[in-house]
Amino acid sequence: MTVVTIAREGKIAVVTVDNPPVNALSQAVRQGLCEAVAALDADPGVAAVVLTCAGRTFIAGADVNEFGKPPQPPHLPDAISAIEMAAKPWIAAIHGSALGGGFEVALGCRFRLAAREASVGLPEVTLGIVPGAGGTVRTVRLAGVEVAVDLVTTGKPVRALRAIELGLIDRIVEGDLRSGAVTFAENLADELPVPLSLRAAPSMPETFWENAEGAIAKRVRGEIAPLRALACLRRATEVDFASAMAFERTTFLNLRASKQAAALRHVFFAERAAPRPAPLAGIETRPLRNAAVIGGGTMGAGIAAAFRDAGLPVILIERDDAAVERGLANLKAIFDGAVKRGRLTEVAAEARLAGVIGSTDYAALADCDLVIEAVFEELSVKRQVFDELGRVCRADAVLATNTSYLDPREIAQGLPRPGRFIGLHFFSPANVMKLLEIVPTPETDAATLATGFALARLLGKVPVRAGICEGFIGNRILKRYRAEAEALVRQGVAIADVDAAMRAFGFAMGPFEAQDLGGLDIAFLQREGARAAGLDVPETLGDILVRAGRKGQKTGGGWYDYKPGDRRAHPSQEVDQLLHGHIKPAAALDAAAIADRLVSAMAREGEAILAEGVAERASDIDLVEIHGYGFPRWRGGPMFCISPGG
Ligand code: 3H9
Repeated sequence: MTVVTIAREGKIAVVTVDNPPVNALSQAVRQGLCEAVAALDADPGVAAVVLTCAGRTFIAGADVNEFGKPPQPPHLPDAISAIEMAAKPWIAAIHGSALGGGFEVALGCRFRLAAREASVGLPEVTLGIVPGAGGTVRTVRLAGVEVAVDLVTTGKPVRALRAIELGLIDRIVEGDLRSGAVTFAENLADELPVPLSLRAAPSMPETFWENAEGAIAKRVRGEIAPLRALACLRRATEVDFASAMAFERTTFLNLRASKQAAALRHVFFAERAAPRPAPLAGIETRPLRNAAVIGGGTMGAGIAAAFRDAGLPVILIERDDAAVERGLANLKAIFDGAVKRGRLTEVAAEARLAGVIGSTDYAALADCDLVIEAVFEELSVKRQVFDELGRVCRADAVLATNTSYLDPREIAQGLPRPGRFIGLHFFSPANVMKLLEIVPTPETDAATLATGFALARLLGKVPVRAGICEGFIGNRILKRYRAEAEALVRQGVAIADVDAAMRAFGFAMGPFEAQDLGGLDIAFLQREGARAAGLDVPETLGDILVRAGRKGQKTGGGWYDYKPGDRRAHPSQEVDQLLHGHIKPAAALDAAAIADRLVSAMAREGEAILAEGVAERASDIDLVEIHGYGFPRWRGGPMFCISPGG
């Protein structure tokens, strides 16, 4: 198949890249582009060239599949240089996304035109690398240092309208992009913009770079690529074009071979595989036109907000009018928070809230496509809910439980047509956290399971199928992680050392700080429940603290002490006294060894989970940890960490 073709529209040549699915810059595409430059330069009938792409997007970047292998010529910087220095001016016509190498190709063109819905960006740092074909060197020359620093070190793409404001593209083409670009090419002025490689780079004072470095280092917590990207941008302003290109390329090639890049590639492919599991290919899903949530507490309101964010009308059911009011107030607080953080306009927030109907009457659910139960974690309460749902809902409505620990099979007992029942485990705050554990029972039918995955796609979540066991995948590993952290403390390692080690590893918080924030009492009550049911649950150090009234920040202390109104954790003498007798004499362990112990424990639990078939793939476990529990993405997840490449 020819991946780069040339067509003619009078004196304008239209070069089309057609390399599904996303027109990645494989060796064949690079070769095709170089050959097109040569052919069109040699053609006296051609005045200008429009570069366009077939399919859903412009060039979405280098081919990530080639990153594990030695680079093959022609190299992308050379292909782009050929475009930039071509005798005929090239004009990029961007639809979909021009990302990474794709945007770098556009930077080599004299003009960048885009469809209104298009976006452009340099997301390389999200793959643990820096742009490798002039992205840093040309962007500072095109849009200035501040824009370039933001674009390159965050990796976040920007929409066309914003890209114009930032100076990253020249104009938006309304209507048909190809013909609009051809018309633009036909009417080029004699004087063309100077190629970016020939423009001078702006310079910035030392303090700018120092501040930027400080801010980025704080944000990235051990991830290297964003800081290396900043170094490339700085170099781009300090030396000539060719030297800056050489520095960028060396940095790119070094990072490409790094462990962090391998980890981030692993996550990239795991995330893309997750929403569409092969066994569900071709299975028709049930409709998802509206949804209902039973329970307006923190979790229920978060789920309702996630539905509203995806545009679904929502019914929120509570047991009495006061609880309905509280549920709606919880939702309002979520949208108000989004307004405060600048993520939503006031008008949009009002519209989100207006799309929610609060009710105490289950009859309101008669025409719902999907109902999620998010009530108190107690089997009898949940069963009552499903009794009602079984009575009032349409036979083909999907009925889901958001339980974290209960057995979905028991919740579904007695439900008519149990094929439509499924566990959908959201993570708090449910409108923010990306993970969705999808837990079918043996009776869940394929259409319901496929609908669970379709819902995840609609909500922009990362779905992972989990089998039934206590805590499913995520909370089961969390339990093991906490137990191992306590084992270290019993062995004499200071609580604060454990937390500091996990922060140094890349978590936002260590295991004890996180418990103090969330509250120690929830897990305690669960253990007590299990003990009351006759199970042998050994006493944890956390139990000792809760019995002494130390439930976390909300009680002024948990594993640490807290001063009123201050979230900073202070090592606690009271905790030392309470745990005295359970802890061996102080034993220092270095941070790397602590992290290794805890991550290995997580991975061992992951291996058991895989062996039992609770998770289907090791990469699914990594996604659970990254998207539900704050495992640093650039470490690839616990299973990746113990793999030969990790
Ligand atoms: C780079 O460019 C480095 C340069 O600076 C230096 C060079 C020297 N390669 O996401 P989707 C596959 S670094 C290979 O579901 P969407 C993906 O695996 C690169 N394959 O689609 C999936 O395969 P399958 C910088 C890729 O419509 C299929 O395409 N670029 C690549 O939801 C569909 O993907 C990026 O980081 C790739 N680069 O979203 C862009 N990209 O069907 C990454 C995708 O077998 N890509 N695939 O499962 C994206 O952000 C999204 O794919 C995009 C489309 C927004 C383009």
